[in-house]
Amino acid sequence: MSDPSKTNLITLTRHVFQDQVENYKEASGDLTLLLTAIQLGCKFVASNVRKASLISMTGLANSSNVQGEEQKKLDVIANEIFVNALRSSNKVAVMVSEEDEEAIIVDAQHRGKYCVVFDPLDGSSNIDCGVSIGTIFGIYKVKEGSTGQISDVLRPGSEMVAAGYCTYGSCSTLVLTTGQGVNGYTLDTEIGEFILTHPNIQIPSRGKIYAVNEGNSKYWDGACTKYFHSLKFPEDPKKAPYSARYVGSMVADVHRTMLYGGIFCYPADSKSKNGKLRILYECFPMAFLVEQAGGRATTGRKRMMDVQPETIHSRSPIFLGSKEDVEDIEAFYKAEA
Ligand code: AFP
Repeated sequence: MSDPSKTNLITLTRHVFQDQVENYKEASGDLTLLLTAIQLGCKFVASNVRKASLISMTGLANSSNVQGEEQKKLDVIANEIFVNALRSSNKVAVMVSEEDEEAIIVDAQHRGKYCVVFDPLDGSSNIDCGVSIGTIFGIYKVKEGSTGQISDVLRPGSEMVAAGYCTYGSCSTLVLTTGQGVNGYTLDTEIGEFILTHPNIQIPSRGKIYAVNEGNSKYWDGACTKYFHSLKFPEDPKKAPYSARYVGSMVADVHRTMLYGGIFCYPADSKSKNGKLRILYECFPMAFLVEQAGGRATTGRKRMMDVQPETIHSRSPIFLGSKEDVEDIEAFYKAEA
C-alpha cells in the first residue's frame, strides 16, 4: 500500500473547510473561498519572487506609495494580483492595501461580506538581495447591516476573524489563524498547493532571541534602553545574554519568533513617535497569530489587539513573541509610568 502521508495530503483549503464544518455550524464556505483567492495571490507572488532577478522585476517602478516610500516593481505587481484575486472572489466588500492611499470599496456586483487588510509585499527593501520577504493579511466581517465602508475596518484587532502571513524565502509557508489556533502550510511548488506542515504552532513561553533595529537605539525611550540592556547584560551572572537576529522583514522576523520563541520589537522612539509598523495590516494580523499561538503582543503599554486605529494607515509601536519575554518589556514600561 502507498504511504498515506504522501497520498492523503492535508491542503490548506481542505483543512480550513474541515475546520469551518466542525467549528462553525452556520459557516457558508465563503471564508474558505476567500482564502483560496489569498492563496492564489501568495502563489503568484512566490513564483515571481523566485524569478524576479531573471525577469527584471527587481529595481524601482518609478512611483512611490502612500508612506512616500519608493515602490519596487514587485510591490506594484503583488498589489495588483491581490486586489484582482480578492475582487473576483465575490467575497470582499472593502480592501485596504499598504500600497493604496484610499481603501477600495468593491462594486456592488462583486461585493461580499468580508474586508481584507493587507501588505502584499512586506520587507520590500530586501527584494533585490534575495532576503526573505512576505505578505501579511487580516480579515474582518462587515458590520451588521453595512454594505462595506471604512468603518468596517477601523476596528480593534480583536474583531478580526482571520489573519495570516506568507513567507517568500527558502520556502513559502502560509501561516494562518481563524481564531482556533495557528497552522502553517508549506507550498509544494510542483503541485501548487499549500500543504499542512506546521500543525498547531505554539510559541515557547520564553526564548533566547531578540529582534530589533539596534541602529535606532540612540532614539529609544528609557524603558527600551533598559530592557535591551538587560537582555545583553543579564543581572544574574549565570544567565547567558540573548542572541540578536534582525532580518528587517517583519514576516521573516515574526516567523522565526513563532517557531523558535523570543521577542520581535519595533518600538516608538524620538524619531518615530508612533513606531514604524502599520496597525491594520502589520501589527494586528501578527498580534492575532502570536496570541493564538500562546504568545503575547503589546504596544508596551496596552494589548495590541485592543488598539483602535484612527486611520487605515495608522502606525503603532509593537513588541510580540514569547509570553514571558513580552511581559518583561511590559514591566519596564509599567516601571516608567
Ligand atoms: P520595507 O517594506 O520598506 O522593507 O519595510 C519593512 C518593514 O515594514 C517591516 O517588514 C520590517 O520589520 C521593518 O519595516 C523594518 O524597518 P527598519 O528598516 O526601520 O528596521
